[in-house]
Amino acid sequence: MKKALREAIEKVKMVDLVLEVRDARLPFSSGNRDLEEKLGKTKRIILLNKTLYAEPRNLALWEAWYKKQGLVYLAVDALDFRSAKKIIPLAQEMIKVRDQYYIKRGIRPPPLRMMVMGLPNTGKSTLINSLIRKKQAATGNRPGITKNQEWVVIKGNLELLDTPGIMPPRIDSDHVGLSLAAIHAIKDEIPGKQKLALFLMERLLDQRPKDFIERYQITENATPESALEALANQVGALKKGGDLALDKAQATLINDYRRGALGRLVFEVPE
Ligand SMILES: Nc1nc2c(ncn2[C@@H]2O[C@H](COP(=O)(O)OP(=O)(O)OP(=O)(O)O)[C@@H](O)[C@H]2O)c(=O)[nH]1
Ligand SMILES: [Mg+2]
Repeated sequence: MKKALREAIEKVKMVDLVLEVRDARLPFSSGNRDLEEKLGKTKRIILLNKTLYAEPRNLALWEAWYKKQGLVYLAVDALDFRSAKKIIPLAQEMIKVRDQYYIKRGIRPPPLRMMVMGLPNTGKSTLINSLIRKKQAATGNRPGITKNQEWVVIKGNLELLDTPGIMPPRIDSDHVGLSLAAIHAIKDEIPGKQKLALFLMERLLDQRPKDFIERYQITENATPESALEALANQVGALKKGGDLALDKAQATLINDYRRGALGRLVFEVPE
């Protein structure tokens, strides 16, 4: 991952603009503070991706926060090419000065070159595929799919560089680590499935999204532990001797959340 960051930084000067893909559920913690410094003068658009999974009121608070910070951002859904369509005009507007430099000298401006960067599994390759309307870049529902940088050229006037996911340089707290695992930017094994399942269950019990309540049989005063036991019972997860197989319940919960079956959760709110 250090290599991924180093190689990405080497390319920053070669591009007009960086598209930094974040997860709309973790608009701050899925960013990379080290990256910010390293971009220097290279322009950046922050893409808050997977808006489908984000809680809309919380996302609106974050959008206001981004505006206040003077950051250029777009809330997008990389699977939807209409999102991709919003990105190009904004990028072109941001490099207008560069284009004018060439036009004044009677030279056709070079292609718009953009590099897509961000944490693992945030949707970088999916976004590239939406931009080129082809399934060219490999994608997958776990961190670490893209292994090498890859240039994609579109119609000669747009060049995109896909890059492998870059891990956060440090994880500030247990809460951030577990949230990163919940969105699958880091592997389950890092916090461990048990801790991750309890973390998710705690949030679900606290925020009670409708899909979660309808899907799982949750009692009024359930605790994360008791709710996981109830889930093990509900899905018939039993070991040979008849004891509850809590590991199966944990896996069910994590998978259900990640495929969107339990509704939208808030993991962080702006200051
Ligand atoms: N629902 C939804 N799923 C998305 C979106 N963007 C990406 N995904 C899914 O998220 C998973 C990861 O997408 P990738 O494009 O492989 O992510 P990446 O950032 O390139 O990941 P690495 O190459 O591992 O760093 C895939 O299963 C995608 O289908 C989105 O906007 N909405
Ligand atoms: Mg990728």
